[in-house]
Amino acid sequence: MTSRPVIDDLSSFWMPFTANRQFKAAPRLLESAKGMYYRSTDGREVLDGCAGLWCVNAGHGRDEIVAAITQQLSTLDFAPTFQMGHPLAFEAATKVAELMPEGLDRIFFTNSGSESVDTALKIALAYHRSRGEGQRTRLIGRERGYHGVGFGGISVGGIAPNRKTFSGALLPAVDHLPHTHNLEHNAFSKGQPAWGAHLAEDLERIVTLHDASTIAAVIVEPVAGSTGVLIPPQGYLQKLREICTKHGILLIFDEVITGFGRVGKATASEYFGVTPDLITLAKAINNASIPMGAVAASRTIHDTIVNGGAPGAIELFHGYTYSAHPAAAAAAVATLDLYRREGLFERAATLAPTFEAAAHSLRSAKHVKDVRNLGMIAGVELESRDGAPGARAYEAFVKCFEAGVLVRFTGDILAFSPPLIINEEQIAHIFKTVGDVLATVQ
Ligand code: PXG
Ligand code: PLP
Repeated sequence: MTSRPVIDDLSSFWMPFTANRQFKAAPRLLESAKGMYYRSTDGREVLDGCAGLWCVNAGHGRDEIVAAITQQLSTLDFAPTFQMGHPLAFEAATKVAELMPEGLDRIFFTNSGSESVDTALKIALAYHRSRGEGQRTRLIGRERGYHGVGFGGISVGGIAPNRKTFSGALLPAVDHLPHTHNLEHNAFSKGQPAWGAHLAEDLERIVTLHDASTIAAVIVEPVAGSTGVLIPPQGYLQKLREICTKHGILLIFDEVITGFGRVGKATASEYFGVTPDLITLAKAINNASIPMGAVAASRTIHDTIVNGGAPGAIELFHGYTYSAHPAAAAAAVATLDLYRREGLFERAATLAPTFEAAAHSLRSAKHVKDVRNLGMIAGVELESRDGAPGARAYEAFVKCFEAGVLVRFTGDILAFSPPLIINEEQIAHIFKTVGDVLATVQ
């Protein structure tokens, strides 16, 4: 296939989370997308094994969403939501609320997962302050947690490279629970691993150390995605919920990846039957068509803050210029309607066993030391090359792309999270390609 130059200067765009020099020396550029496929600028069809970045749950270029955005932009391009409003903001909030667990039906809009995390942490502090417990300011995250890149998110997050450069400027009162990843006990688990629920009890140790009266909230991803697909052990999330409730600590589930069907239900909270106090959302909220995120807050939290303010006073000093941007809101309404009409969350649940079997077919592939999965998420962990962690997965990623399959990698873990419109042949094709590629990887 002949590649044609499409752009000759790649120098100005400082790329996010990218090895810029390496990429610009051998760029991979996408030009268009439809359904399950990207097309690259050199004319390659690439099957999307990760829904962009875990976000295009309804597949690419969906006409209904495109039409809603186009129509909205020509009708009302922008409207403030500070002391003003527009109807679609309220409609979008209602539709998001309908998908949340019972009682979490107050929706604050942001523009990304990172902003959702910072918003949720601030709401947690505001809630305690409104209740007269303003001394509850300590936040608890988890090792290997990813909560975006704001200062709040990297403070509660548990990924060393994301923290070390900024380590002198992180939030002051943060502790971390241990992560739950343990291949000695849990390698090749299908769904939730049996071992590890007791790790939630570490929260009691932190409570003993600081006293519950100083702790505002615990934030975890119910299924950790970007840190390499870490599935919660059976009973772990339930235990966290119990301990938080016992001590009056808010529980925040970061569902930026798990929200909107990824695990076969609207939320992972619903899937696991554990209801947090706050849920952070983004990505698939509008099929990633326009930047948008949200925080779903319990009515108790919302009412405590909102009814606690003096009449006529702004209750929460927080918000973004683009909170509930008309185009993003229109896209959310169209997307959530589409998910329902096509039964995509149910489709994910139905496909999950096929996806699980296909992922675990890599068990004996070269370099593979673990396969794990839940819903439409799978992780394949590779033995690291001596002295070069991440190099093997990077090589696999590049070769998969060249073979027409887009996967994600983090460290030496390959992650899979395709659009929920994927079919069984495409699932088989992804894992067959990965197996073939691994056989050729050094
Ligand atoms: N929380 C969670 C749980 C996330 O997964 C964020 C917050 C931040 O969202 P924004 O919209 O600010 O990026 C995320 C984002 C990957 C990958 O391939 C994952 C994310 C972003 C980019 C790449 O693992 N997750
Ligand atoms: N910086 C400046 C100078 C601003 O005026 C604003 C918003 O008015 C912001 C940052 C925040 O921007 P956003 O509301 O898009 O988060």
